[in-house]
Amino acid sequence: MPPAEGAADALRQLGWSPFFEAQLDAREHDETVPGRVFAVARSGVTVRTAAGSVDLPLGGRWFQYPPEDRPTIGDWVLLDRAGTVIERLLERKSVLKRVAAGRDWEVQLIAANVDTVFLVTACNDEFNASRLERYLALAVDAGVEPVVVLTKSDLADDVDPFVDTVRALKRDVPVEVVDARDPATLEGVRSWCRAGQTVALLGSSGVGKSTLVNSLSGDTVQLTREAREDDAKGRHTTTGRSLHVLPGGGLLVDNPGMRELGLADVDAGALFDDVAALAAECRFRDCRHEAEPGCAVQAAIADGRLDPRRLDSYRKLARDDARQSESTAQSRARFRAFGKKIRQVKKDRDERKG
Ligand SMILES: Nc1nc2c(ncn2[C@@H]2O[C@H](COP(=O)(O)OP(=O)(O)OP(=O)(O)O)[C@@H](O)[C@H]2O)c(=O)[nH]1
Ligand SMILES: [Mg+2]
Ligand SMILES: [Zn+2]
Repeated sequence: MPPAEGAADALRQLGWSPFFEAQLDAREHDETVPGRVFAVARSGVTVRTAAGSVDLPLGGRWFQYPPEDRPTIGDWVLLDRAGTVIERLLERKSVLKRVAAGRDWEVQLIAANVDTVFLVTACNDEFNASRLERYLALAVDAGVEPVVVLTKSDLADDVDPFVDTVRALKRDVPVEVVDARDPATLEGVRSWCRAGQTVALLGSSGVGKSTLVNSLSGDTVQLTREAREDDAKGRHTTTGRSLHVLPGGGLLVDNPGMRELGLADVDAGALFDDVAALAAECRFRDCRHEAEPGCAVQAAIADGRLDPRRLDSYRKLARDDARQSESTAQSRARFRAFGKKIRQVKKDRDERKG
């Protein structure tokens, strides 16, 4: 096999597809090396190319861009011919993100170019319909297919109520019921992990994300919490994001458990189509569905057609959305000011030179 063909094969194994290929111009096609971001550190990234893996620093120019425009795990980048500099970040097929509740609401990227997201939750006290609803919203909004993976089925007397609750949130969502420690229960899960497919695992700490990664890998590639520490609540075993290639093909992004899931720019209507359809019937266009006359949403709650919890969740999403839009505007203003400052510094320097 000519080496070029071998390289193309190796790239496909990493998730390369015509969507990315089509973004290269003739020069880039001849002179650059595509690679996928496998790990992200504070000042650099690990990039996997057809030839192998390299650690590259992220030059200062990347930090002039908003965090959303910097390489994140799963991204495809073009390296110079020598493979030492990142020339360009390719357009993403999809990106999972959230807003992190820090000092201000900053957008945090979870993973890029993901085909499927496993929303991992356990068949025990950890299971929470409202939280799962938010995870579903995150996936739907990113245009990534969600699959709900219910772990710890071995600890539940009856898994049906969990499955039914998931289906009530989103009728057609695939649900896989597993013991994450037991590879024999993972046939269904494996069907989403075919060669070249990228799957991200999301869910609270301790639900078994890393255990799943290990069982699917057939090897201990990730640390998992010791069984006897099972009560050590609030501790995260996985602390960083990482991308893993499975022996049978498929790529998995393991993530640390999330304590809180702030949603970035989510269109609440997409997931809450039941609420949205009712809201369209309200007498007033700006109905807040509180005590307005002719409110179709309150009417549906009153006669039991709508679970009031759905309205609460819908409201919570809409609130996050408003807060997020505000902070995006603030951060744009910040970056504009920064750009202006750079131009001023350059001008001063050029004037001194001239
Ligand atoms: N009985 C049972 N235990 C499980 C199952 N899945 C995971 N566990 C156990 O649950 C504990 C936590 O699993 P981890 O894989 O470390 O959880 P995690 O989701 O990666 O947690 P973080 O990395 O903190 O986000 C470990 O002791 C696992 O052995 C399961 O399906 N059944
Ligand atoms: Mg983990
Ligand atoms: Zn209303």
